[in-house]
Amino acid sequence: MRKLRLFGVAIACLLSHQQSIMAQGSDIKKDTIALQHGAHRIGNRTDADMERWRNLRFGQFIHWGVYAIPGGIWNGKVYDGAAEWIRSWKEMPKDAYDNLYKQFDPVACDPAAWAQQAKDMGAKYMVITTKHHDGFCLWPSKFSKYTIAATPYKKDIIGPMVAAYNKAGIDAYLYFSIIDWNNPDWRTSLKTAADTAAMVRFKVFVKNQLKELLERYPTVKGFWFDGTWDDSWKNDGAFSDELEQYLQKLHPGLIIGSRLRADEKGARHFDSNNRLMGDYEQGWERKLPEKIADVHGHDWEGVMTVPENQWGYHQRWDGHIKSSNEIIEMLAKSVSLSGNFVLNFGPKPDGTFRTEEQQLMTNIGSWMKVNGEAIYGAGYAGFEKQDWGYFTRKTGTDTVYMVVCNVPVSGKLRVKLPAGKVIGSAYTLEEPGTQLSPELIVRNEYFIPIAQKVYTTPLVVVLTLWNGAAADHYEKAKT
Ligand code: FHN
Repeated sequence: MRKLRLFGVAIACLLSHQQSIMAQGSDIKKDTIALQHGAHRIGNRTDADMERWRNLRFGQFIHWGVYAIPGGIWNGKVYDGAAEWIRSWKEMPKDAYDNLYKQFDPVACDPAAWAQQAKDMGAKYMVITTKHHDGFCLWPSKFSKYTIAATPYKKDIIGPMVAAYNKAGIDAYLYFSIIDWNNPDWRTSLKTAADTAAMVRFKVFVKNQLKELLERYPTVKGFWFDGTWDDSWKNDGAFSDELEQYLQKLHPGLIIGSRLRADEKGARHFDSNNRLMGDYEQGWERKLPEKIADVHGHDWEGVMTVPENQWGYHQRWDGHIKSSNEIIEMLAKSVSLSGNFVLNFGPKPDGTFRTEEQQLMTNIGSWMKVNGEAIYGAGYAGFEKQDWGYFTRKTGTDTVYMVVCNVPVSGKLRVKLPAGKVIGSAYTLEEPGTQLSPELIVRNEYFIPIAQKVYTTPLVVVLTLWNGAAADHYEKAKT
């Protein structure tokens, strides 16, 4: 009998493990195909470096380069695309753009000030463009002439930035564009033998620059790859796979998102068996998942612009400009779905930030100072989503946060607890000394009354859950 019971427990464990793997990539194709360059791991990384990334939750993206000089306007005409893409605009003479570096002299650039304002905003990591699609390098690369060293400014930007942000307690990640319009060997597709030979040279160049960046800036925690959608790259899954492994050998623990690789069939982000490649899903750009099922148990990161689609500095911010409350809600939504959220800034050519961006950082920072504990080291709470906002849970604890973005007319927040849990205490982060009085409605459902006042920023209620069963006064309806 005992053996039978043990066998039953073993089967149950096996099944639950299988389910957890399935949950990780719940829509893995049933008829999986043999891949040499697909995902090499099922499930999230569990090492300390990845756990650190997971707990940081809130990052600052910096898009900065010579594209800040025109700032989206050339010869009086406004480019309505993303400012960092202005070189591709038919109104922008390529030669004129390619000589802008001779004017790049950000004398007001103060890495310590940049880092301090990011710290004050509550960012715990930063992603900075080392080189965008135009190929201009913000570090004095030995492998290119088109670098900061050739500008009037001359000095390395990346090194002082990484050092200043690290000193402020902020981790640094390096954005690196594979697309490089300045490199004559770059190809979007390979049509001839000459194209293939050029791409071979280009891949050596890429590997050299990435090794150079890791050697020059050894405290960086990862690469944020971009510009990997062209055929020349996505049809060479073997190389991107080998490159990822090469970089991780050079810098153990390095974090690289899903945007770098393709498998041997050209599938990107997810391989042809729908398994995530890279360490986190890196496709959430200017959009966020709606529900936990959308992230399939993967680590993921959302990156967001303040205007709809401007990463580099644009003199004219047209269209909808996100408010600090909108950004805070996006941050809370991301964390409620166990994701990271990275907000983009595009500094001006002189190295300062536009007023709207400075104000945004100040407003977000004021909120994070009071409510950051609902964000850092938090994730999906496992509760049913309610209309008033987002639940987050301090990872591994029974401390649940309610980030209230829509105050109900009733002044009462509805909470439905998992079976076996009751509310031990409830208070707000803005008035932690004042206990709230949850009212049990039925079974394990509560109303939590909040102060009837005008809320100008999201309110955070902290719930401490205890084990126990709420008194169940009511018969279930007989229907
Ligand atoms: O083309 C780039 C764009 O300029 C910007 O860098 C964004 C940031 O995620 N990535 C690409 C567009 O998806």
